[in-house]
Amino acid sequence: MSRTSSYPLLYSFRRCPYAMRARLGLLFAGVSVELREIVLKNKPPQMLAISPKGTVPVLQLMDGTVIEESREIPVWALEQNDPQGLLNAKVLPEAHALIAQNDGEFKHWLDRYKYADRHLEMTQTEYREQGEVFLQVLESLLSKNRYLLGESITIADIGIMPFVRQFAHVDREVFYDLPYPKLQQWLQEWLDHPLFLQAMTKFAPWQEGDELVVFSA
Ligand SMILES: N[C@@H](CCC(=O)N[C@@H](CS)C(=O)NCC(=O)O)C(=O)O
Repeated sequence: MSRTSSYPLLYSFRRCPYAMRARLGLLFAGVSVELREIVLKNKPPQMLAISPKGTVPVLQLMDGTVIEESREIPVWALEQNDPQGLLNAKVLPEAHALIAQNDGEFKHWLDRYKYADRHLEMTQTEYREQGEVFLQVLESLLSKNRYLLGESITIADIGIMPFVRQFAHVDREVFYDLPYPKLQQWLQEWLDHPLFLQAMTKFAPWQEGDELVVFSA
C-alpha cells in the first residue's frame, strides 16, 4: 500500500548500529524521512505489519516498498542523490564485501565480547582478540588511505563505523590502548562528524497520533 505522508517512513532505534548506518546513509544523501523511534521490547504493530521479522531499521518508500535490511537503505538513498560519491563504482564490490564481513564474522565476535557473561565458552579477552582480526583489516586499509577504501568516504565507512564504535565502547580504555592508531583516529573523526552527531539526535518513542517527526540533513 502506498504512503499518504510526504516522506518515506523510517522505523529506527537510536542505539542500534544497523539503524545508525541507515540514518547516516539518509543524511549523506540528503533524503528526508518520517522517523518513528521504537522501543525494541515494545515494537509498534504498524512496523510489524510491514516487516514481520521485527528488526530495525525498516524503511517504507512512498510506493509502499519495504526495505528491511540496513545495508540496502544507504544504497537506496544514495541512488537518489550522492553528492559526495559514497557509491563510488570503483570500490563498490569491495565495500559490499567489507560490510558483509562486518555483519558476519565481526558482529558475531562483537556480540560475544560485549556480552561475554552470556557466552562462557571463551573469556572476554579471547572474544575481543577474535574481533580484533577485523580491526586489523581496517587498520591496514586506513594505513593506506584516509578512509577505508580511498581518500573519500564510501558506504563502507558509514556501514562499519557504528559497529567499531560499539566495539570501542565495550571498554574505551582497552580500545584506545590497542595498537590501531589509524582506526582510533578514524573512529574519533567519525564521532565528531556533524552528520554522525545529527544521526544520534534523540527522539521520544513514537506513538500513534504523534506529530510527524521529519529526519533530514
Ligand atoms: N540484518 C538486519 C539486522 C538488524 C538488527 O538485528 N537490528 C536489531 C537492533 S540493533 C534488532 O532490531 N533486533 C530485534 C530485537 O532485538 O528484537 C539489518 O541489517 O537490518
